[in-house]
Amino acid sequence: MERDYDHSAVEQRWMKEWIGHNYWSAPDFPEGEKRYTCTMYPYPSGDMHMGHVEIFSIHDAIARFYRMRGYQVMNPIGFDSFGLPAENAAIQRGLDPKEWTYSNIDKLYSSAQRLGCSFDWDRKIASSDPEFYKWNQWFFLKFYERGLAYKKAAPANWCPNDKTVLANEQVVAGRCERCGAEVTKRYMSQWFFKITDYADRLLDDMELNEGWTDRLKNLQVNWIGRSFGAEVDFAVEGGDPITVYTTRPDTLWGATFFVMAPEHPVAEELVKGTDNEAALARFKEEVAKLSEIDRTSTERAKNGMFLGRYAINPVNDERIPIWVADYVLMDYGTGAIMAVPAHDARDLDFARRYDLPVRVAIQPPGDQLDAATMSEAYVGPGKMVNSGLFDGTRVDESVKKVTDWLESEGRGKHAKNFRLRDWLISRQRYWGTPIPIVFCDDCGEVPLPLDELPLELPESSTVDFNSDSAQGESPLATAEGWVHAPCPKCRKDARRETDTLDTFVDSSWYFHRYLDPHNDEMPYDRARSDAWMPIDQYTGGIEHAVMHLIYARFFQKVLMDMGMAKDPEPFPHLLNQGVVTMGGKKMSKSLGNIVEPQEAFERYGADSLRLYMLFSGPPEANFDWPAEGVDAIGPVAHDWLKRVWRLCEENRDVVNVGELHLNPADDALRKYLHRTIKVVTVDYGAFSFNTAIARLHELVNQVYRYRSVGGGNPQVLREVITALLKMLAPIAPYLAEEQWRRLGHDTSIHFESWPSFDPSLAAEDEVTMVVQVNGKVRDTMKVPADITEARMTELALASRKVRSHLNGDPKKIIAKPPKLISLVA
Ligand code: ANZ
Ligand code: ZN
Repeated sequence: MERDYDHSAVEQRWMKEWIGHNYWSAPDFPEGEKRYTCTMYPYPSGDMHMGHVEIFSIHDAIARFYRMRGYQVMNPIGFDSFGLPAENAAIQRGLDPKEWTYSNIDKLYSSAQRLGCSFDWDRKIASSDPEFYKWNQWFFLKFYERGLAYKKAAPANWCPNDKTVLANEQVVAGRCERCGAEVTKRYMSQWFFKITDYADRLLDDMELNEGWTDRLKNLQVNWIGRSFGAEVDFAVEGGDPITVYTTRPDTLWGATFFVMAPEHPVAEELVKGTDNEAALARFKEEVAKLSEIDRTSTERAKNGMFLGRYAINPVNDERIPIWVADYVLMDYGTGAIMAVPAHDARDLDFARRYDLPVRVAIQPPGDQLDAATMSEAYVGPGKMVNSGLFDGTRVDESVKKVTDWLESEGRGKHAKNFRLRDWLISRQRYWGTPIPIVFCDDCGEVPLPLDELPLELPESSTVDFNSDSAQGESPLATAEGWVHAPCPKCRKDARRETDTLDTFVDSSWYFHRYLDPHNDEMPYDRARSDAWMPIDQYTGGIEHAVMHLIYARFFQKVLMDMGMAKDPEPFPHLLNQGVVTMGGKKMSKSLGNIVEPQEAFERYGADSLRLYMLFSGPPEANFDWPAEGVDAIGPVAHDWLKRVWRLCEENRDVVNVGELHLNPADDALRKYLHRTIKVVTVDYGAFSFNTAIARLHELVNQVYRYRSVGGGNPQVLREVITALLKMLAPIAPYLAEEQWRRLGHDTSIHFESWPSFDPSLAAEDEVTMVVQVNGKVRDTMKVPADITEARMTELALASRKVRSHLNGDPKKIIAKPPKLISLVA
């Protein structure tokens, strides 16, 4: 046995053993308490990068910790392997998307194994396998049956470079988030999933997600964007009435003009045959260039056009001019608004720009508003004014009162609205799941029968990736032999749908498939899914806070309605890891600021890399990798592991047969050990690995100190080393395994139970520390009475509760040991 720490030999040995003997395979039905740990399955864009290393290190430490805590752990992995980069490789370099994808998958699997991830390798899935996407098609057809999948013509964001439609969230400042090309609007026939039918449930069930940060919850809540208000009918001079949606019907008396979305069909009617007809058409073209985000931005100057027509305010019969403006959207509410500049910021901007009248309808307590000079819309409390019989009504009851009255008068009604739109699932791409629909001249849109699934993609050699897709068709349309298909109803020649499914469909249910990955009769067996679901700990990037999480939550609810799932929420606990950067920028080949995991494996080993990552800060924090690159791992992580290694080597062979006589130094070290176990266990439970590692550093120092002053009780040393290795096992699994076996064990440390502490030894004088953020108490915790300022800060910043109230690092920290620490955000 080598006495020196040869990380390569150690890691190769255990990697082979773990994989060869299926160490991490989980049963279909857990015995005892379970933990389903799942990490958002990655996209195979190449070999492993530091982003993967970070999330895998965090995730794997969690899974291993749970295993040692006695849970049965399900820890699967797979690949989100459909998507754009594979297709771009085909377009730009003539590669076969399938080959490109699967060779990346192979590389990533072997790197994940090299990193020591404890995944159940028998449950591997890839969404581009026909065995997987068959079930996407199956779900599509089931959704179609339930009226949840439909095709409609709608203006779509079109990226002329990627030649596909983009979701609104993929358009940033009018440009494609991926390639930067200017996005245009295009009227196209597209498939949608009717997620809006589930909007209320998506919102109301948010409270079940107890393990989500407030920040994340808010992102979802705002995205769903439920508001309550009223629909009010406005008569139009010489035309039919138009309905508006407003959240503030109590400000009706302050409405001084009327605005429609330029695309509103009535706008065209209103100007037909007048001088404004051509001007409206031009204006519409201008507005079409803007994204929805630009249009609703509060910063941008708003543009509009008077239509030369008038509406009648139903509460006071006043004649108000009808405008169209870019800030009013066609697909929100009714596409028309009453403008109340005194109380709505966007309306006020617009009124000042076009010199339209302003009238106050709510007066605040104290200083009175002056319509002529006010520069900010007033949205606070107050009483209704200029409002006839409602004058004096307080704002906290005015909305309800006015709406009830409108309803009784037959001029309006209570209404609610969502910002959430139906999910656009069509993509004009080859490398995705074909949508199982055929268009027949006689029978129209015909779904494929279930027994014809999977409808496989044609070989990429039969597809022309560089054909001119100006008509917005998928490259699949060029696969002549594939496109023609007999109509399932009448058998006449018909054409297949050539759009493929958004890959967010795949990621909406893959976590069920893990639980029954080889099923070829159903997407998965309900009993197997029920046995492990919900996911007890989900990990992944905050960039998925909106789309993936909402879509998967929606899917889960449909699965429930289909009798295929029991839990309303699929992942009630979610951890979002930070981002790894270098020089403040995202690591990328083109910037030359990358650290290659392979190089780290070779020079320092997987354990050092994992340790380095986890020590870099709390899991949720961003980490800027230092300029020295891979060398940074040496002093911070590798040297310390060598120190641990040496400690084990030097103290293992001391054998003691006699009784346990403890001198004061032995007692002190044991006390230190038990305290460490206590604290480290709490840290692990909170995924605060960096603080746990710091504690382990201290413990190792204590042992060396003990030895240097003559301490050497073999039983004490063995107790310390045993516990140290166990506490290190989730972070540096290879070294822990090797040294564990060298202690003489013939089974793995990774199935040992977590060390327990003796409360009487671990007892410390404790006090309650209070953590304030901006003067408000956000967390309390038990801490040793002799705690240092540094440790207080560390603990405060490691608290999830505290962090959810901080935006990044605090501006100021005032620690008053041991009882109070206060942070300024
Ligand atoms: C009059 C009013 C007065 C409004 C006031 C607000 C404050 P949320 O909460 O987001 O649902 N609105 C309605 N439809 C719109 C559309 N298609 N495009 C742009 N804006 C639209 O906001 C609802 C409010 O947004 C509505 O209430 C309407 O302005 C505007 F003191 O009506 B309000
Ligand atoms: Zn037919």
